[in-house]
Amino acid sequence: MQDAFTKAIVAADLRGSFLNEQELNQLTNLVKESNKRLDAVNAITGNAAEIISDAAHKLFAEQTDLIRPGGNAYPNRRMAACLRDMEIILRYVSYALLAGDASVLEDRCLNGLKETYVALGTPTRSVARAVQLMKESAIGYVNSPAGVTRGDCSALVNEAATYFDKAAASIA
Ligand code: PEB
Repeated sequence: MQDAFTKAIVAADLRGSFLNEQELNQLTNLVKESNKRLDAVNAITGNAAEIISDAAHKLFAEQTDLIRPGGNAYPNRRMAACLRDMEIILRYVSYALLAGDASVLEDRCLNGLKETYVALGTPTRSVARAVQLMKESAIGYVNSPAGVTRGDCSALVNEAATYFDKAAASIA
């Protein structure tokens, strides 16, 4: 697992050189913008239950077969596993956003996840859709000006979107 700092250090060490100007500028910017990053992580963390239930409602409204007898989210035991999986994925996305690096999400959550779903008979595209729906909901909370200093958070929203997209693409 890496974060934006360790990633830059590992890359510089592989070259046997000091951090270059571009790397230092990127990290300086990361520090300057870190309050925004924490606000964004906080927006996801503090609204995780809403993000999950909002996305789950939409998924099951779109794909009603999932919650009918024979569907992969039926009966309640499977529904609970589904909501738990969504929570796990959202949690790792929030870690990646905090670290400014996707490796924690890739190594500890996505690695082998698609194969797990195939083995379980869980429809992978439906999980990917759930992740996309969580993305939409989470971005709404990150963009919300309530309770935070107003500013341009478009770069962080875009970055958060890449983590959701990575998760969805690796499962689909
Ligand atoms: C991944 N999910 C399930 C299992 C595992 C994971 C390992 C099998 C064991 C169990 O049931 O607990 N675990 C999960 C994860 C990590 C991990 C993400 C990452 C570190 O360790 N069913 C649907 C929806 C979807 C879903 C499309 C969006 O119809 C999920 C939610 N996952 C789902 C379901 C099961 C499951 C298990 C229903 C239970 C499947 C079954 O028992 O038949």
